[in-house]
Amino acid sequence: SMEEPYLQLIRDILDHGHYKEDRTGTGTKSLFGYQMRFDLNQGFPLLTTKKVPFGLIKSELLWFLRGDTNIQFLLKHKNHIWDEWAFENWINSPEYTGPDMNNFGLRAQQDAQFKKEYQQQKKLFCQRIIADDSFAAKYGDLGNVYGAQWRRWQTRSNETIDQIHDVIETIKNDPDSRRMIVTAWNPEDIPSAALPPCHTLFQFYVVEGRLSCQLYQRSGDVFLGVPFNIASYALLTNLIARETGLEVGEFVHTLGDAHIYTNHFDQVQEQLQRTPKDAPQLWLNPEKKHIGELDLTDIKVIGYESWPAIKAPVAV
Ligand code: DHF
Ligand code: TMP
Repeated sequence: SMEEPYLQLIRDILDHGHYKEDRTGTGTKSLFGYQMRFDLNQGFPLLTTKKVPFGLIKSELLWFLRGDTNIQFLLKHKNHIWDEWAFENWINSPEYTGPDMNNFGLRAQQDAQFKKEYQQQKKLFCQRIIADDSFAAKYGDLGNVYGAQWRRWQTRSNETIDQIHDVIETIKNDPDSRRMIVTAWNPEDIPSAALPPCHTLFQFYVVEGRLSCQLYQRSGDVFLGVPFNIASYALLTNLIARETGLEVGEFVHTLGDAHIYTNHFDQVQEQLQRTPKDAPQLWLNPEKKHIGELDLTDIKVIGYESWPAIKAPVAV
């Protein structure tokens, strides 16, 4: 099946991974250096062994492509996958006067009473981000994350570089180029980013009229983040292929530290018991050829049948 490389990654980490402490205090089992390949002509690589919310993947990718770094756009589309990292800025600011939210990620996993309080505070925060633009400008911004680096990389001479525009032009005009790279990793900005980019750098490759993409992901949360990352880059490759008049080739996913958090072990065991179903197909509105015109309703997966979702806590 199309997701076999992903299921094999889980098995390889469980069988050969090393126990390793990590920044979040959760603990992981991890492997270093791993590669998966997905032939995008075989279908769209949205996992079927658990339900993956494609709507959230779409709105996150459109958010990156807008050059947006403020979670207000995501919240307006009911996408909460980046809440924790903006909330962290808010609770550490002098303006925040609510209950102590220090180390909320770990505490919410260990203390049910605190978890309720935290969820209440985060809800208030999200409501305020949506309703109050000046509050959002101050506390909804994640810093120079993906959108900023992709669309308006800041140069020493105070100009900006639109890496997405440039790479599209190169694919069109010089498809044999070996320099078709977009990087989100900007060393100068790492200290001020809410989370240094996990999907760090990607490269395009054209042969026989087909566009392939390889991602280097420095750190992969194999149960929660990686299924999103696979679908997101598969979608991006399809969008750029259409924009440049090419067919799609492969998505090659290279991981640095590929890890399963210790509190996701039961979930991955459950997932491995399930037999994959046929991969869905991607549908893009044929009337809109340009990435900038695309709306959430112009992108769909067709024939997506999956096993039920599997809940898991996210390490903050
Ligand atoms: N931190 C960690 N530790 N792991 C991540 O995967 C991660 N991903 C980030 C930011 N920080 C991270 C951005 N992407 C979820 C998926 C992707 C994502 C963040 C969160 C997530 O929680 N997915 C749930 C469903 C969420 C929902 O339905 O709202 C899932 O079950 O896939
Ligand atoms: P780190 O910065 O200490 O590596 O922590 C980031 C965590 O988030 C790590 O578990 C990887 C995970 N992650 C993904 O897997 N995919 C993503 O797209 C993002 C943003 C994070």
